[in-house]
Amino acid sequence: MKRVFIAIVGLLVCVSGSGIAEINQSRIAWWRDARFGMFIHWGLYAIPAGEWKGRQIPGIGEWIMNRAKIPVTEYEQLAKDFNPVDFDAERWVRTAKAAGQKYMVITAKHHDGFAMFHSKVSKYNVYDATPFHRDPIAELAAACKRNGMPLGFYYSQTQDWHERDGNGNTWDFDPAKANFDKYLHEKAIPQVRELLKNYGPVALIWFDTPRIITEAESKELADVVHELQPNCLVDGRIGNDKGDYRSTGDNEIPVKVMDYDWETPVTTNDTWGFKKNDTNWKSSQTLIRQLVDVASKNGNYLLNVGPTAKGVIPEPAIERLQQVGAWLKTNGDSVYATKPTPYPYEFNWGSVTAKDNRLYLGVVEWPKSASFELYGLSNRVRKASVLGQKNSKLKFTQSKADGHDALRIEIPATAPDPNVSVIQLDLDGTPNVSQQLTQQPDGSVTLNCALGKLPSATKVKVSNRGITSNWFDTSETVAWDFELYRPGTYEVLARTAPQRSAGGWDSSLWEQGNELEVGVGSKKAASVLKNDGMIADPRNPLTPDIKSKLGTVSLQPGAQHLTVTAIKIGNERKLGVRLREIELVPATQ
Ligand code: FHN
Repeated sequence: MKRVFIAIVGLLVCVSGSGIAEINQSRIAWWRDARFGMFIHWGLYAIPAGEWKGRQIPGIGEWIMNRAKIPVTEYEQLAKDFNPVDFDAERWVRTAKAAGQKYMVITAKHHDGFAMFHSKVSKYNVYDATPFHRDPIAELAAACKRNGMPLGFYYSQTQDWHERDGNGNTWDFDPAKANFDKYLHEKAIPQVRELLKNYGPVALIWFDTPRIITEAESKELADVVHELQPNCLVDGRIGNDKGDYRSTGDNEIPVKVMDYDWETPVTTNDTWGFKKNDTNWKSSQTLIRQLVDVASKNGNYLLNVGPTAKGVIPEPAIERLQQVGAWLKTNGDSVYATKPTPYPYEFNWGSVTAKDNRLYLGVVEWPKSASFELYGLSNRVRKASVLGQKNSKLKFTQSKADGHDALRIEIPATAPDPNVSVIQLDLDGTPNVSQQLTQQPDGSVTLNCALGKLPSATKVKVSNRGITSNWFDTSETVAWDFELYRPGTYEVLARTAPQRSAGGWDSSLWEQGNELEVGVGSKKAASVLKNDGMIADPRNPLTPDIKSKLGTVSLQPGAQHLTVTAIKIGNERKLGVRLREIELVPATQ
């Protein structure tokens, strides 16, 4: 029973990002500056590549054993066919280097229990059980050493579908009879010791899906790592707040700056381990925009590749990595060793990073007008330029209208870079920015739930992505204070989140019947939510919302207080209100 409870807590921890052990500043300094790493999911699952006995198995490739409920005795046979003759560690490291990635993390053992290194603890490993008879982890460690590339190991500490005492294989073994302590002490910890003793300096161990692991066990594991290699980092998915940094959910980018060290693992297509039919590759533009956005929120971007059974990183992934690398070559200063945005909110035009006396404006929506405007910066700007363009000097003016700082920069008519154009601002000191939520130069006001105030007794939760959940009561509210500069009539829009289906974010998986009311002072707008169109975030287009028009309000300039309530809550999908943002947009007359 205790293990079941821990499993639920473990899952939540994994999804929302776990807590953190006391931060060891010197251990983590390099990682903070790195911002961008390569994740590699490689194992026996690359052979079936998503297909088992002629059947396409839905879901992520490395989960095929679980999803198709393949018995251990059958899955084991794959080892006999594992012969990745085209594996070239040097080439992988050079690919990562050229992409601008500053560390690599490879699956030393995933949930299928197969060790991709020469383990003395279990014969179920790549050296002893395959015709390949080589140790790819040793070869990769040597190549990383030659190229000055920090290397980390993924190790599935809780799930092990090969072992009756590991967690997760319910089709071969009876979970009630599993002795997790035995598995942990006779396989997981001994193998982690091997990884730390036999492959030189290990940059980090990337544990995953903590599930049933207890606090004492997570601590024991972290202690083993630090005792053998004091400089080795441990990720947050070790469980129970014992990591050196936190991990978000997979492919999840938070809505605001996190005041702790965090990393998001991201797929290049929809799978981690190679799947021959997964061609849903993210564009290099999306990858670049996500990377910049993650850096702007104080995070690291760990981008995955899933090599084939022959040991080759798929070509579409290579192409995208090259394009990200080319962008970073020019714009890397705005990513590496940066501080997060000093602004408390996101901009609909892009993302901001900072370094010393500089601000980098990563513009993804290049203005159609001849100027770019920014509010709330109280430093004197010494110079504005396009990053990477030698001698580029942009003209600008700074003013203080209606008590707020406004910077107007004259810009070229077309975006210097179709992915992200970076405007560099050299300031008279470290960035000093108003923390007030305000109207933006285009007249819009964006109010994300992660920046709103909820009553102290609320049952509503707000996710990292700024989406409400558990909102089933009409007495619940979210409220914001903001500054408005221009009088006028504003259209009130609600952005709510649908659910994800296997094919992506699906507007049919959405709660019908919710009626929201927005009050700004004495002005009100209310409507049953209609689907007025899907709307994507230009920084991260993969998580679109549904936009609903609630009506209009006429407002005068000054301090505003806006409250949103649900007058009626639909019950069709039992989702409650999944609100991300309220937006005010100047109404067109
Ligand atoms: O179950 C794993 C999955 O296979 C993959 O390794 C990802 C990477 O973050 N982690 C787990 C799911 O969150």
